[in-house]
Amino acid sequence: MKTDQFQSPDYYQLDDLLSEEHLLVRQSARDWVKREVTPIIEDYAQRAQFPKQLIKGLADIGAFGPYIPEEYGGAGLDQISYGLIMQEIERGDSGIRSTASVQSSLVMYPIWKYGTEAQRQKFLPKLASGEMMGCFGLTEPDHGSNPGGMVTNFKDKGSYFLLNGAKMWISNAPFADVAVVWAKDETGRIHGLLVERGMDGFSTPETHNKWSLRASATGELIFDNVKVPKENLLPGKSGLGAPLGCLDSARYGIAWGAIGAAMDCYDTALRYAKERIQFDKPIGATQLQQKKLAEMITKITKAQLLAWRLGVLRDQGKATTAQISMAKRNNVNMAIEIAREARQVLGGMGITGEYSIMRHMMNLESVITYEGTHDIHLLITGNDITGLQAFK
Ligand code: TGC
Ligand code: FAD
Repeated sequence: MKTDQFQSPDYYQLDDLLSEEHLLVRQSARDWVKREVTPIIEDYAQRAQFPKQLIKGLADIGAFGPYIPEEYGGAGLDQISYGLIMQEIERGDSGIRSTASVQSSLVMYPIWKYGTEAQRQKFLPKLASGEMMGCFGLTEPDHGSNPGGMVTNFKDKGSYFLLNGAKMWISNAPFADVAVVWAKDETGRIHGLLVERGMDGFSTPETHNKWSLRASATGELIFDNVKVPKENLLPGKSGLGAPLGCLDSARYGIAWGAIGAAMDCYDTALRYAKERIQFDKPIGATQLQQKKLAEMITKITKAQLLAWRLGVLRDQGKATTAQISMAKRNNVNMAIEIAREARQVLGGMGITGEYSIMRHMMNLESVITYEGTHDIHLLITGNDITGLQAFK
């Protein structure tokens, strides 16, 4: 069992920008991660298993629907609080943060925003408490960065919709009770459908052999003539903009989450550099190692400022999709660079499971790919500043 010595860096006194509530929310998530996640996560990652026992704790710290109104079981918090919760969870492990991101922003959010009142009442309180788990099916085997090309489709059969197709790379799929599935109707328009476990023809095989996000369960969603009741269609929004709207919220959470992973790597490397003696002095007393550490804290501080400002803009309803893309892209890239540098500070010890760095580094390879790849987010920024689209 591991002792968690993490000390959170705050080089620019950013805590002064946070309210009492923000600090309390962060402390409760931080304490929970130290108590429940750190001691077990390496073992679960090594065994490639999702620690299901963490679901209740995630619900208790408000990680399932932090900004969903309390009347639906959410925590009713603001966007900065949501970000801080994601930061603390990802400080523990990106895979656990994934579970919370998917549940909150990709399952609860579309039900809250696009669902009927009956759908909200049926699903949201149970998703908030963790009694029910969800997943989000957008990506397909042949349509990843280009989800608009999806082929999963449904036909109106009078009293139900008949759903066919397949999704892949779906976080939480192997154990989800409900899947928010994006599929085309007979006219080619995209809609969201709530597909529930147990529906005939619906299966969720697990994806194995991942070197990344090993403590997160990933799977496929297969629809073989699934009869979906008509009341399971999300009526509030259709078109590609509907799933992309959910991604805005999840990508924002990732921009904060990545800071948590980076902080953990930096903090570990800093402590190690002060303690590890080579050539009769701490390696932290050498210019080369100080350069690495100084650059890490500079990058973390810039990422914190970006995330905080984006949170303020989101709370004011002013954040744009392109601003969110910039923060997701910058902060995940920052975290992966820091993980790689931090691992080097630890020398050979850096490759072992005694320290969290290599696990973070491998996890971040997924984080830099999902919710829009590093390249796609650059193209979103390019499109925004030039007005010229370079995807197609
Ligand atoms: P494009 O023509 O740009 O847009 C299509 C329609 O959507 C509208 N729109 C948005 N609406 C709301 N919110 C947004 N953020 C929106 N962005 C675009 C847009 O106005 C348009 O509307 P309309 O009415 O004109 O039709 O679409 P495109 O086909 O050119 O694609 C653009 C592109 C490439 C940026 C987009 O498709 C994209 O973001 N691709 C990346 C795919 C992606 O991020 N997939 C994520 C899958 S989910 C996942 O990875 C979960 S991981 C979970 C975890 O474990 O944490
Ligand atoms: P591709 O789209 O095939 O891209 C391959 C490469 O080509 C990338 O480098 C990309 O940047 C580049 N590329 C693509 N198009 C262009 C272009 N126009 N110009 C320049 N370069 C381009 N999806 C879900 O729906 N739900 C989930 O819960 C989910 N969870 C995931 C969990 C994990 C662990 C992983 C790895 C993925 C998950 N995804 C999920 C899927 C994820 O969103 C996709 O992997 C991602 O969007 C990229 O799609 P792709 O893998 O098909 O890569």
